[in-house]
Amino acid sequence: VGDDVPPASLSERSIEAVADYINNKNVRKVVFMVGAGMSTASGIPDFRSPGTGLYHNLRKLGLPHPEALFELSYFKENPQPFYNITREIQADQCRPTFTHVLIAEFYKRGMLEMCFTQNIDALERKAGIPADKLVEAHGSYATQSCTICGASYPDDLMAVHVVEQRVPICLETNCGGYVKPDIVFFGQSLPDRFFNSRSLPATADLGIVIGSSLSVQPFAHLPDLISQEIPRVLLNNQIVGSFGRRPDDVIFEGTCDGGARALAMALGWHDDVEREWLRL
Ligand code: CNA
Repeated sequence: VGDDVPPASLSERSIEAVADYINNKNVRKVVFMVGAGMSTASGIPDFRSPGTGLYHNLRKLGLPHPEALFELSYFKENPQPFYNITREIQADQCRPTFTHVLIAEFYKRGMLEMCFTQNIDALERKAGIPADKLVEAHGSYATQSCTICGASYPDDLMAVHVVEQRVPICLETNCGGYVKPDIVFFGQSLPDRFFNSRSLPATADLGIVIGSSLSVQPFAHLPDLISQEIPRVLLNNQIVGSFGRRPDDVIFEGTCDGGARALAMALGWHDDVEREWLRL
């Protein structure tokens, strides 16, 4: 939209106007839709950032194409490349970012309707967002199972295999299937919880997208389900999806933490979030 089309619900298209809207319009149902860009400041590479993203650094693995690393059919034939890199994206030692803690602050203030995440690093939980306010749309590393019989596999054995970059094999008699963390690969369906929660964006009073290229469906469609007159905010270092096409879209083009700090500052919450973040 051109600047001549005025916003319907905001006084202007700015982070400060979003903060005014939150503080003055009794906002209670904020829906977050987040991705790997939110966790790069924690030291976990995303997929698509040029130079630092995982896809850029996969040439050494000899894959037919980068996405093969997360394709179920490829994994069943050749799981070793996945185990060569899985140590890097597992986040046991990583701390949540300021941005994660800002989302938790919305929860504490009774304003968080749902946080939809594509991330598999579980940093949202570490930041204090409770499970009932989270949709981990692509699963997590918390559990693992056999790709043939579905049997679960012990956590301690899994941890050893990940560190040693070895492929864990199913322990059931006569199975021999490869074991995979219960993250959603291309070719697998998303958890029921994603589909059961998909009506929430349509009734949200604010939608905030953070750190995603919005290129993986069906997740990428969620921001378009926010009602037309409801403000949508994007905190990302590039413009993605349909952002910019609605009069109430507000885009912060920069780092996720930079955007989150600007929003926290405008809301008057910055010091509370900073204190909590440093405490974690
Ligand atoms: P993506 O496609 O890699 O996109 C990331 C987006 O964030 C891009 O637009 C980047 O430009 C942007 N970005 C990166 N760093 C920053 C930053 N510091 N500040 C602002 N913007 C930044 O990742 P998506 O999440 O969109 O893609 C979906 C995949 C990635 C999901 O299936 C995830 O499971 C998967 N993934 C998750 C993790 C994790 O859990 N941390 C890590 C790597 C990949």
